[in-house]
Amino acid sequence: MTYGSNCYKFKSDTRKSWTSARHDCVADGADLVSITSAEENQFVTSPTGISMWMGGHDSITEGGWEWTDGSPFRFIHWNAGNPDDYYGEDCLSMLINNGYWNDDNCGYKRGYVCKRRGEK
Ligand SMILES: [Ca+2]
Ligand SMILES: [Ca+2]
Repeated sequence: MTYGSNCYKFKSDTRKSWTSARHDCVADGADLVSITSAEENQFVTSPTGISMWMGGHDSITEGGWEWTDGSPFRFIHWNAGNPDDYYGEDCLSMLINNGYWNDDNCGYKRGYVCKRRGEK
């Protein structure tokens, strides 16, 4: 699916840990999805119906969230009470249905969204 100048792949049939999800995206010439606007967040929310991994993480510096693809971590859409670093949660997932974000346990196996940036 394309949105703007980027190409998105929704992997809702496979379940992977955050790290192997990222490997899979990178092997495909992409990266885990980064979200930089409310519109893009809405686009990524709609078709999935399950919690999906995205490219955000704070595994380098606790509380220092960044996107794996290097996009500025400016737009945020945290669910109420998050990020809470519950038992050391460092990876970003999008919650079922409402599209809000949760810092999540990187080892959980979830579906995920890859994003390949279009040529500008
Ligand atoms: Ca954390
Ligand atoms: Ca959390």
